[in-house]
Amino acid sequence: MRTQVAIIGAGPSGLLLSHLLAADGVESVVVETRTEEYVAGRIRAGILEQSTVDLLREVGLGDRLDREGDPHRGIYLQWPEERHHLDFVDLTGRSVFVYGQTEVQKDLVAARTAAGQEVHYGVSDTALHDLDTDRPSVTFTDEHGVQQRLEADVVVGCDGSFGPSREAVPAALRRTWEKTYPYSWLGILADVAPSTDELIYAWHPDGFAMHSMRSATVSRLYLQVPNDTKIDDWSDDRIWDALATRLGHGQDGWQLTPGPVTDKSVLPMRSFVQQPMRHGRLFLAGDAAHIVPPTGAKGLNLAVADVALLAPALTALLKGDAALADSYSDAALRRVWRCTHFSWWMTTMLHASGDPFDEQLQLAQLRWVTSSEAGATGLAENYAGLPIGF
Ligand code: RFL
Ligand code: PHB
Repeated sequence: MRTQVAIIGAGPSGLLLSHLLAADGVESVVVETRTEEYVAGRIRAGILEQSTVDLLREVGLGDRLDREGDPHRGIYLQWPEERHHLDFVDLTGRSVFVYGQTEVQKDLVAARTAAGQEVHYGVSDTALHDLDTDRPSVTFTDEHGVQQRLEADVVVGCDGSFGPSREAVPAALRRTWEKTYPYSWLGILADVAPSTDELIYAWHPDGFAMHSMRSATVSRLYLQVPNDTKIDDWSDDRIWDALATRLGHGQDGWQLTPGPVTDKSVLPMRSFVQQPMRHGRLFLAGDAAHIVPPTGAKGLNLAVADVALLAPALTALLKGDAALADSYSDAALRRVWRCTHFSWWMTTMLHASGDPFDEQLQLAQLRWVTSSEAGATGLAENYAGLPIGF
């Protein structure tokens, strides 16, 4: 097989890249280890920033998002006895959308299927070859057990945090930074109308809690839990009780309405960056190059920002102009490090560490962010998202 761009991974970064390249007349083939149904069903991100929404609209992926997505003006930040609303529209002129990653994935699959995009699901043994030549290739075993070699002009690793692409950069040429946080999130999806109009991020001495949502009838909630937490130790009642305490049920008459839990999982919290995001004819995008803890709602948005830079860079490279491809890694990493800092800052401001000194600093920071326009604007600017190309 031969194509112009071999894309490893059919998550949001891989499929959106194939979509943007096709719009520029560049051909690609995508290979993915999981099944189409598995990738579409994974419950992940819920918040799209303004520049992500603008890009999806521009490339014809905004119709259902505009019909079914829920624009939010801001978020609530709270700690015991106090809840404050931060209005991003007033502060920055930009807003965010509640539209699940599962929905973005469905829209991408529908668009790529309609366009006849070649995607090989259910592959195994993915390996990358000859990346420092101009004839790189990807080998894999296809869903029928047949060995395949996909030759390309360029290979793009969109294979998330566990894929092989990032390690295909020679160890001597890559640098990584990693931080594992001493807590995890227990996330639930529940068939109940959200008890809030916009997301609540709650600091509490027992640990962080968050109330998010997916639609008018589906709520998504999270609790900070220790890293070794076993999901079986958390009955639905225990989860709802902890959420009620940490989110302030009864405070100023606010009520948390519990409902049937349809999904429950524990998620580790990690920051990770690998640079450069390019080696020869291999480019990295999305979680393959960087991971942020979910507190800043940045992971999916960063993946979109990467491919928005990468698609025109590859199109130009294939026509003989290497300037954008040569600057891709530095340009992408500028935003990556900004979002890595923001996600770390939100995480460390809101999660209980067990240290009484940290606790006082967190409360001082929260009071400043919710009472000073300068503090609030800093958070809003980062949360609602910097322009593509920042
Ligand atoms: P993905 O989505 O992980 O897709 C990578 C794909 O590569 C495939 N793959 C391979 N394919 C072929 N050969 C191999 N050897 C392969 N190895 C792996 C995988 O099967 C997979 O399909 O990465 P991508 O496309 O870069 O997208 C990144 C986003 O998925 C991720 O950053 C977000 O989900 C992070 N995230 C959030 N981001 C936000 O912007 N806003 C949020 O509100 C938000 N909330 C979250 C989140 C992530 C979460 N979890 C579970 C990690 C909430 C949660 C709970
Ligand atoms: C979600 O709805 O899953 C979500 C929202 C905001 C975050 C993280 C996750 O910061």
